[in-house]
Amino acid sequence: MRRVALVVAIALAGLAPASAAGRVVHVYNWSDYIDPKVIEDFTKDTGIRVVYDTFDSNDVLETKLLAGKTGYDVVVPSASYLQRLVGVDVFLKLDKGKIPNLKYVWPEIAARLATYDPGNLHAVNYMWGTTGIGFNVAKAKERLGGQPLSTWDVVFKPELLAKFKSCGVHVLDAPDEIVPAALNYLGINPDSKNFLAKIRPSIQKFHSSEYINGLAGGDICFAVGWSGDVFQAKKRAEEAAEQTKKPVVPVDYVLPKGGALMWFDSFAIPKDAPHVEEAYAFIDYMMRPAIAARNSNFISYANGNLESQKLIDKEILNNPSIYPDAETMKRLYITTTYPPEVQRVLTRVWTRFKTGR
Ligand code: N2P
Repeated sequence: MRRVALVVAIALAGLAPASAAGRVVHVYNWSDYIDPKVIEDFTKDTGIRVVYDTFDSNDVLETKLLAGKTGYDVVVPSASYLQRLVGVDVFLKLDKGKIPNLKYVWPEIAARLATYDPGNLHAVNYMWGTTGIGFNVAKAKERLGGQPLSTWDVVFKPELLAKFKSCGVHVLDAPDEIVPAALNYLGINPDSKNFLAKIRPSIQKFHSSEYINGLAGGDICFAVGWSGDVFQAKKRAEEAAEQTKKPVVPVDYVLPKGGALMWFDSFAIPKDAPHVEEAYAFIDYMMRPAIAARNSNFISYANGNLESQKLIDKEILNNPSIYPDAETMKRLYITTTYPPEVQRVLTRVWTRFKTGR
């Protein structure tokens, strides 16, 4: 009897701390997309360790999820990919009772996300933003001779983009974003076959995260990139100038007048996630208004949490390129998922564009 009790006591003593120490969540998020201190605080507050991996491409995320058994508990696809992946049953239907902080969601953003995930059954919006142009203000002035950089002409008119070639041009490696930007620019132009090929010679690199440091350090002067990333580049350039006492590399972001893509990146839990309870704990923690605000303040993206807005820095909340006003909103468009046969064409067009053939 005593022995049994002892065994139970040992088992309990061993189990409680071991399971607390052993709790873990595997998160796969975009690069430069969280305040790193928030991850530490999550572990301090919940005892759950975080294994945090990053990606900078929806296509990479999608390939892994379709192969299955990623080991990830929380992933953050953009909405058009979420839509396709929900269609092939990759994600768990969320038990909303396990995410009490859902009461803070921004209803307008949730409604927009419902276009892709009807009823918001599988995803909770984390951040959202736009795809525009990051640029070095001084170099743009030199090269455009005072002409404002405010439309997509500067990307899609080969002679204009060529002016930036000598100081470095990056473009997101994201066919699902760049091809629609080109089509939006063209309207429906039947003669669009060689359209992208003409700007190819000015592009040094297709990459979806290096441009942050590239712009901040002055190694490149132009990037078709994501809003918050460009603002992070601006912040890094200012911090570097302060530390080195050198002149600041002037970085800015423009949402071109002709319209720009608006996307939504949202938390979802793969069906085969090994640590589902921890995934809920992570998502719920990210939905605390104070945490959502810290992340937005750090990464310069708008989040899907209405209550957090009280705690967001004014220069972020009042920046229409981050939190668009009604006027800016009119210029934004969305894309929805492509059927596989269209996706295949897109991939082919993109490969041809990148390789210049
Ligand atoms: C990550 C930025 C945003 C993701 N650095 C675009 N969907």
